Order: sequence, then structure tokens, then C-alpha cells
Amino acid sequence: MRIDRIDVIRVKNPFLHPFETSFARFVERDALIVKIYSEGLVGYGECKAFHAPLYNAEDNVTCHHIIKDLLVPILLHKDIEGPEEFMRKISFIRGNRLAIASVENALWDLKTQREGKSLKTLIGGTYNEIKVGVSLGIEPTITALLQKIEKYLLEGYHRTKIKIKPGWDIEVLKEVRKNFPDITLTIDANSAYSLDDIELFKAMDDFNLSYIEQPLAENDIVDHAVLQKAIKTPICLDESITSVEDARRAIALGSCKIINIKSSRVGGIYESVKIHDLCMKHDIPVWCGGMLELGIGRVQNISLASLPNFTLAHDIAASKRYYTEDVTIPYVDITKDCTIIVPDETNGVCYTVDEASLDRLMVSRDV
Ligand code: OSB
Ligand code: MG
Repeated sequence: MRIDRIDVIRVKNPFLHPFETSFARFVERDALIVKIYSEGLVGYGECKAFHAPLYNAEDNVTCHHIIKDLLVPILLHKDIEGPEEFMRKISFIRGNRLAIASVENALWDLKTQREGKSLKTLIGGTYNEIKVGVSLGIEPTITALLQKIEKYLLEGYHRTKIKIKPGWDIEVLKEVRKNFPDITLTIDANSAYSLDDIELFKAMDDFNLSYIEQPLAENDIVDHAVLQKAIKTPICLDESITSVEDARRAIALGSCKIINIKSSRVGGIYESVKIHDLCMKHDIPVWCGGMLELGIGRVQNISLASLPNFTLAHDIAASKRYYTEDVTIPYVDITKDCTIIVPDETNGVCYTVDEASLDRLMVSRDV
């Protein structure tokens, strides 16, 4: 396909409620949207970086640079077969996977339109609907957190994930378990701890957590292997897995028993499928992580999560869990069983991008 034009649009969308993790407190989604025009079609990709390099080493400014100065020149006014060829062409770039993924995702969007097939069909997805969980940020008080848990349990979310940080961990878990002894519960530390905290994680074995997500440093699968051997609760890696090679090494070392796949973190859907396949071969269950995305990224996550080894509940919530306004028609929503229907060519479910909404949320655009 011939690439005619590429726009990078910056949008800001306020969160309904601030979302706090161990590394930042978010009040709005500040995001870049990549819009690729090709032979009368338009493909969209959402860049999942944040305002600063807090989750990983990238942020919106570094992504903008990589997209504009490296990726756009590879594509603009050229012919490209699709995402696979794009990944071969950019393989000289080290890291910067959030930036790469945003363009890769837009190329998948074009590919689905050109071939008249859903993303689910193109990647070999098998589920018609997927089960979703909720990720709950750090709250000002434990009481406020307990109220949030209750609210989302009533909406039917299949798993409750609680963000933790030093000082907001074991006491919080005690209260949560006291009030909700039987719920499917997980925690996510976003790399806030070290092996000095090993006793704390041993004590967490008492809380019947389905897994502990990314307790230790982003770039350290060695210490995670030590920790995994010392505790019964499975470790799920998020930040540490940026490629299929990372996944292979982590599995070989025994650094985790579960992996959360985010197509953004690993450079796109193409790499995500490879990680999915590798994990399946090694009996490592996976689930789809979230980056507080707008509808464009959210919808692609739904399709990715239709692959057969995505067996645990995903961080894909209804749009209205985060936003009053979103950029897709319709907004992503949950069914009465708290599942999300995967768009495909047979069930009539499909999403389009709401240009008027994109315009309202836009703060700048360059071509
Ligand atoms: O680690 O999974 C994470 C949000 C921002 C950055 C990192 C993470 C998260 C979440 C929210 O947990 C998941 C979601 O989008 O609902
Ligand atoms: Mg995480």
C-alpha cells in the first residue's frame, strides 16, 4: 500500500477520577494519535506513552521525535506491504517500542480495511467475547478504595487489581481481604520494590492473590527469578517484557508464571502475537494489559485478547470507567456478564473513529 500522508495528533482527555499508581497520579490522558492515509483509506494508531518517562523510558516527546524523525520518513510516499514489512524496516531502532507500536497499530488498521477482515481474523483470534477485570488506583483512604471495589464488583468485573506502593500495601490488603474474602484479587507494584522487601512478599502469600504484577525493577528479570522462587504467589511480568526475546529469557530463568501483554510495550501487535505463541508453548497464561487508553487503543486490545492463550481477565474496561468522552463510535462497553464482544466480520460488531470527538480533544496536530 502507498502511504500518502501521516498526521500526528495530540489529544488531552480528562479522567473522570484521577488514577494514581506507584509512579504518577494521572488527571488526564495526554496522548498522541497517529493517522496514516493510504489510497483513500485512513488507519489510526494510539501511542500509549505518558507525559514523562515514568512507566518506562519513553514519553510523549521522545515518541513524537521517533515517529516524526525516524518512522514517518520510512513510510511517507513509499509502498509498504503491511505491519510485518514495517517491523523489518525499523528493526535497526533500539528500544522506543511505544513509538513503534503506534505506527504499527495504524498499519494493522489499514490492513484490516484493505482486506475487509477483522483484526481478530487476521491474527487468528478464537474468542467471540473476552472477560475483563478492573485496575484500581491508589486512593486517599482505604475506605475510598473499599467503596471503589464494591462499585466495580457490582458492575460485574471478573477480577480486581489494586495498585500498591511502599506504605500502601500489606495493611490495605488486610482490609480488602477482610471485606472481600473471596474475590479474584491481584496487585500491581509498577516496579516500586526491591529484593530488600522479600519478607513483605512472603507475607503476601497469605492473601490468596492470583498474581503479583511487576513487583521489582523494570529491567531486572534476575531478581524476579529469586523472588519467584521464594514465594508461592505467581509473579506476572509487565514492564520487564518488551519483546519475545525478553519473554523467552524470563521463562527460562523462572522469573514469572504469567505475562501481561501490552502491544504498546512490545512494539506492536506482530510482536504480541509472537509472545502469545511462545507463552502458550510454555504453559504461561497471558492477559492483555492496559495503558488507560482511548477507544482507538482499547478496541485493538480487545482483538488482541481474542487469541487462545489470553485466558486471564484483561485490563480492558468500558470507556466510561475512565472517560465521559471517547473517540470511537460506539464507545467500548461491557455486556451484562462483564465481557466485551470481539469485533469480527460475522457478528456485526465494529467500531469507527469519531473525527468530531478527536477534533474536540485535539490540542495540536502536525503533518
Ligand atoms: O501497569 O498496568 C499497568 C495504567 C497506567 C500505566 C500502567 C498500568 C496501568 C494500569 C491501568 O494498571 C490499566 C487500564 O488501562 O485499565
Ligand atoms: Mg502493570
